[in-house]
Amino acid sequence: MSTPPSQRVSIIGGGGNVGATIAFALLAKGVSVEVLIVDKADNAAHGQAMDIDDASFSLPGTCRIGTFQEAGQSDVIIVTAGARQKPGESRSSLVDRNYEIIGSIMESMKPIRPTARILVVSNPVDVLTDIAQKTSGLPRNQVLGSGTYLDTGRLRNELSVITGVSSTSIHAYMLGEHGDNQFVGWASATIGGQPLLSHPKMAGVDREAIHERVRRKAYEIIEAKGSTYYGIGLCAANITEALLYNTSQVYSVTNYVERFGCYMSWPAAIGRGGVEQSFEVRLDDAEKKQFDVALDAIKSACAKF
Ligand code: 6V0
Repeated sequence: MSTPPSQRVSIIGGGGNVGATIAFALLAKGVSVEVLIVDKADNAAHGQAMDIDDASFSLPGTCRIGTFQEAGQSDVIIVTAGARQKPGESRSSLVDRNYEIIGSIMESMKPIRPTARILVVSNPVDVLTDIAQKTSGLPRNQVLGSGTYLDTGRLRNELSVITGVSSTSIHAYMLGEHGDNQFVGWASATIGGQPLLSHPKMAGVDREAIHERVRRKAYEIIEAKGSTYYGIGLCAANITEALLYNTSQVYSVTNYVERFGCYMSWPAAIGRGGVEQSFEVRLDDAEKKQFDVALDAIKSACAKF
């Protein structure tokens, strides 16, 4: 048996689809990490851990079942526990069911290692990240959520098809809320240093239709197969990699933005300490209005708890 890697990532809710996919993605990416699957459903957690560890024979990572106490002492704690959307249901409607789960998970893990970083994936992610920070007691920069990173990937894929440029070379973000109030940062978007909107292939493009397709994509997947997990699995694994390897990658994650006075899905650089820098994004007048709607929605949801 090989020695477990020195860095540990625990996935609370890892017995479910999203948590298990994140675990698999982390290992498949070749991250040298010990992944612990923690879930209130012991049998599911046990099965997922064994199945994922089967994939580790040719990889540097390992996977096993873990406890809440072990999770609290991990380097990175990922939270995917909780109810998921039913077909047609919005993410924000999950808040009443999921906020108590987040609070009880934080209590079960205490004492939480002071240097741990918590990555919230459960929905509605922007509000639950705020709750996780308050109930964990960790500093704000160490508690973040997956935010609109996945929506940003969906947007870049759409733009890649239109412009013929790789999605990794398109700097455009979905902003605000990982929910119905997300909006496209068109005014700040660039390709190769050129404003995206001045790209010849963007002329005459129905931008509202792109926005709507991105916003509706999760609903479409849930309608067709019940839940979404591959896209978010890789997104969360990428964020975790940035936290473990101190890569300072910029992703649109849920982070506490001082000047907004709340958590929001906004571009930030992610490194070992958690959120290391949050950026100013230039918005046009229409985007400023969409921003205000998203900010209001998150602030009023957070104020209820
Ligand atoms: P799932 O497959 O039902 O898994 C949820 C898991 O949570 C189950 O194994 C439960 O046993 C476990 N669980 C519930 N309560 C607790 C608890 N108190 N302690 C420990 N474990 C618990 O759901 P799925 O994995 O599909 O979704 C999980 C969450 O991720 C939901 O809230 C989704 O809405 C959310 N998603 C977030 C996305 C994002 O982009 N941020 C994307 C997809 C799903």
